[in-house]
Amino acid sequence: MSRTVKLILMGALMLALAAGAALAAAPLICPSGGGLCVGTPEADTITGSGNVDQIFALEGEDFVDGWGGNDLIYANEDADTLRGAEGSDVLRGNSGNDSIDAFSFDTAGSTDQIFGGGGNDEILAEDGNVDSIDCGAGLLDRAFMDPTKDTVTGCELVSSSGEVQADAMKSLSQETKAMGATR
Ligand SMILES: [Ca+2]
Ligand SMILES: [Ca+2]
Ligand SMILES: [Ca+2]
Ligand SMILES: [Ca+2]
Repeated sequence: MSRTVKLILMGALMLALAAGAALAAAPLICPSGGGLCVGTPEADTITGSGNVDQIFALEGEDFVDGWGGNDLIYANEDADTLRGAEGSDVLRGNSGNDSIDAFSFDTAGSTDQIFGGGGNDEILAEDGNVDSIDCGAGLLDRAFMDPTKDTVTGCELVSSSGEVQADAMKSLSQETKAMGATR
């Protein structure tokens, strides 16, 4: 093997290791009693408790599921995937193209507050509950909502079609599966 080829291979290996390190934050399970739960600056998979969690995912492309309780989920920059699930949750995507699911596993009668922040976000909230949706900045935010119940601001594309929502749920579900974080 030539010296040049060896150098190229070594460079490729180092790049692969660096990429692996960026993706390899260990899955984080929040304390069972709820409360403060803080991720890392890398890509995290964070699972909330059945109680009230305050989850700060920090930087990185994070996946967060709040599970039960009225949770606060706060994601920083980068494209995050957030799921409020049971209870009345506050979900903040901040900058980055985020996928925010306030639909799956939601509790009947709960009220979620969703803030997409900067970037082009996809927000799912067509669940028959009264939710507040703020898509924030970005020129191509999409929200799937209940037209007679939800309050919506800053969303360029709004839909309440079950068929369209099914497509969105499928794509989000595939994304979630790809991150190894399905329930
Ligand atoms: Ca993170
Ligand atoms: Ca929780
Ligand atoms: Ca919820
Ligand atoms: Ca965003």
